[in-house]
Formats: sequence, C-alpha cells, structure tokens
Amino acid sequence: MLHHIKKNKKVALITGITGQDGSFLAEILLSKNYEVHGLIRRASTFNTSRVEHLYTDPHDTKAKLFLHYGDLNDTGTIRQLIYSIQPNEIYNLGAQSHVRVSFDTPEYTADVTALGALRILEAIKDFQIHTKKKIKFYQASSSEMFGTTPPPQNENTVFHPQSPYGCSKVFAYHATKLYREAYGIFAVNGILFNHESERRGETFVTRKITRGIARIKAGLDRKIFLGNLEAKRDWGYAPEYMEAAYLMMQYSVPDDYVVGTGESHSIHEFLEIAFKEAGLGDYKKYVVIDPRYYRPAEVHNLIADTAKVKKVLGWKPKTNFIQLVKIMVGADIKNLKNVK
Ligand code: NAP
Ligand code: G4F
Repeated sequence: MLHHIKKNKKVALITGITGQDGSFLAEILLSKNYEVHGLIRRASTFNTSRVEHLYTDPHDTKAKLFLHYGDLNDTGTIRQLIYSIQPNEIYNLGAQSHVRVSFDTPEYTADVTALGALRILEAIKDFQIHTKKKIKFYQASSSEMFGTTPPPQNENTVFHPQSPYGCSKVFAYHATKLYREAYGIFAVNGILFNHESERRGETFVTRKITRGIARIKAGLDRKIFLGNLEAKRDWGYAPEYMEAAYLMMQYSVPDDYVVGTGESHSIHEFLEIAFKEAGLGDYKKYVVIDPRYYRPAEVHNLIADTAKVKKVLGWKPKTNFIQLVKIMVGADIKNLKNVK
C-alpha cells in the first residue's frame, strides 16, 4: 500500500467517492486538511471523473487523496482497508442508489445497500475491540425510507418503504442505530432528502431533464421520455447536504438527522422552470410519457421537517428550488458547448 498513516491529521474513508455526494464530500474534507481515502470499483471504463480534479499521483509526498479498489459486497477488502488505513471517520455513501433499478436487481441492491453497511459496522466493531481505537461511522440514509407515510417527515416518522432500495436503506438505518446502542460506536444516520447538482447521475429525473434540454437546444435530440410527472420531491443542492453530513460527524454525540429544504415540487414544476430557463417554451412540446419509467410502487410526496438539524447543528439550506434548477440547466448547456 502506497499511503502512510499521518498521525497529525484526520483520516477519512469514503465509500461511494466516485458518486455525486462522494465527490463533494471529498472536496470538503480535503479543504479541512483530512487525508482522504476512497473505495472505488474496478470498471472497464474510467469511473473517477467526478474526483479527477482532486487526485494527484499517490507517489507524490503531498498527495492527500488515495483511491483503493474494492466493493461493498466484498467483506475481505472492507476489513483489510479499515485495518490498514485506520480512519478516524468512515462515510458510507456507496450504494446501488437508483430506485427504479432496484426493482430490476433487488437482491444485488440489498447486498450492496443493506449488507454493505452491516459489513462496515462489523469491521468497525472488531477493529475497536482489537485496537482500542475509535472510528466514527456515517450512514447515507434516505427519505425513500418514508415511502408512503404522508409528509412532513422527520426523525420520528414511521418508515413505509416502496422499493427494494428503500427496504435496504431501512435495514442499514436500523443496523447503524443498533451498533450505536449495542456497542457504543459513534454511528449516525443522515436521512437526506433528494439532493441534486450539476454532478447528479444522468438517469435521475432532474439531471435527465436538464441534460435532455441541453441536447434539444443543441439539436441532438427532439424529445425527453419520462415516467410519472405527478410525484413531488423535496429537492436541495448536494454540496450543502454534505456539509450537514460533516457536521453530524463532528457533534459531541452520535444521532440521526433529517436534512432537506422543507418544500416539495412536482416533476411538472421542475420541467416548467427548466424549459423556461433554457428559453425553449412549453415543455409539453418536448416531453413524452413512456410507461417503462413507471415504478411498481411510487413514493408520492416527500417534505422534510428540518427542525432538529437546524436547532442542533445550525444547518440550513442556502440554495432554493429555482436556483437549483437554474444551476443544473446552465451547467448542462455549458457542458455540451464545451464538448462541441
Ligand atoms: P451515486 O451518485 O449513485 O453514487 C453511488 C456511489 O456508490 C458511486 O460511487 C458508486 O460507484 C458506488 N457504488 C455502487 N455500488 C457499489 C458497490 N457494489 N461497491 C462499492 N461502491 C459502490 O449516489 P449519490 O447521489 O452520490 O448518493 C450517495 C449516497 O446517498 C447513496 O448511498 C444514496 O443511496 C444516498 N442518498 C442519496 C440521495 C440523493 O438524493 N442523492 C438522497 C438520500 C440518500 P460507481 O461510480 O462505480 O458506480
Ligand atoms: O430522480 P429519481 O429517480 O429519484 P428518487 O426515486 O426520488 O430517488 C432519489 O432520491 C432518494 C431520496 O429520496 C435517494 F435515496 C435515491 O438514492 C435517489 O437519489 O425519481 C424522482 C421521481 C420519482 O417519483 C420517479 O417516478 O421522478 C419520477 N420520474 C418520472 N420520470 C422519473 C422519471 N425518475 C427517473 N429516474 N426517470 C424518469 O424518467
């Protein structure tokens, strides 16, 4: 292994570092002088584009970001990484995170998204017993766990998940709480409502829309094919949500927090604002409903009650819904101009 454990700085391990949230969290931790380690999956194509700007050759003595091959379904690599890196903090952001896809691959989703968290918690438990050193654990819990329980949803709301993904996140949430209560591990659940950005995966609805708009504007596509436009989500700006995750890990006691904006908007509203921002007029001319994007069960409305995170951690969202849509539309139009 190429890295050296530097005792004078905090060390963090991020699973899911190549994802939207992982890349923002890595930026935050590096800016606070952490040594950051990320778990990445081997793929036949490069999958590190979101963290490329942060990466330097690991032989460089000034390197602060280190990437390690592994997988959340591989207990051996998880344990080996934890023992060799000895992180102060682990952020478990890795997951099969697509709700629609979790209906196609339910068992795989549960293995990665539910059991992946358990594998890390077990490794932390053993590590703490054997070394007497402490590791803090952050679990990327989700508003998808609330499912059809009516809004507003907070830390005391009953879970009623509507997908294999939601069920898997409920398991990981309870495992995190259990390891905190049974073994005294500093383990927290950030129950994050939908958060988006210019780095959002291209198949989630917001990015699918903003990317589609850019392609229509550039004359590359004429239509966007979507599913249920009636659903409402509490959408916020992703980098701010990773600040909240960081704050949870620095607080004096481990706890669970809901993070969102407290407002919900339908897919129709997102479309209206996004098409207007791009100067394309009425979205109905461009959007076609394709039932293949419907889900066997749907989550209709999510709205965060954020009283606790505001009061205890002093966190509140800065970017509102309209600003978020504008950021994403602007970024996708600019991306395409740069490519052409
Ligand atoms: P994302 O962009 O889909 O990133 C998921 C990350 O997990 C990627 O780095 C992915 O690697 C990695 N991953 C997938 N399968 C893995 C496996 N078997 N082993 C190791 N790593 C694996 O998701 P995100 O939006 O950043 O979300 C981060 C976390 O927060 C996820 O756990 C998600 O479920 C949860 N969450 C997200 C939201 C949201 O609105 N964004 C809300 C609540 C909770 P590849 O790059 O190789 O695919
Ligand atoms: O953008 P989505 O795929 O996000 P969803 O299902 O809310 O899940 C996201 O947020 C969760 C937090 O609540 C995260 F835990 C999860 O990892 C993920 O980041 O879909 C949003 C809504 C749904 O109601 C869906 O049915 O948009 C609707 N939708 C309509 N047409 C579509 C489409 N969703 C997608 N992905 N693609 C469509 O064509």
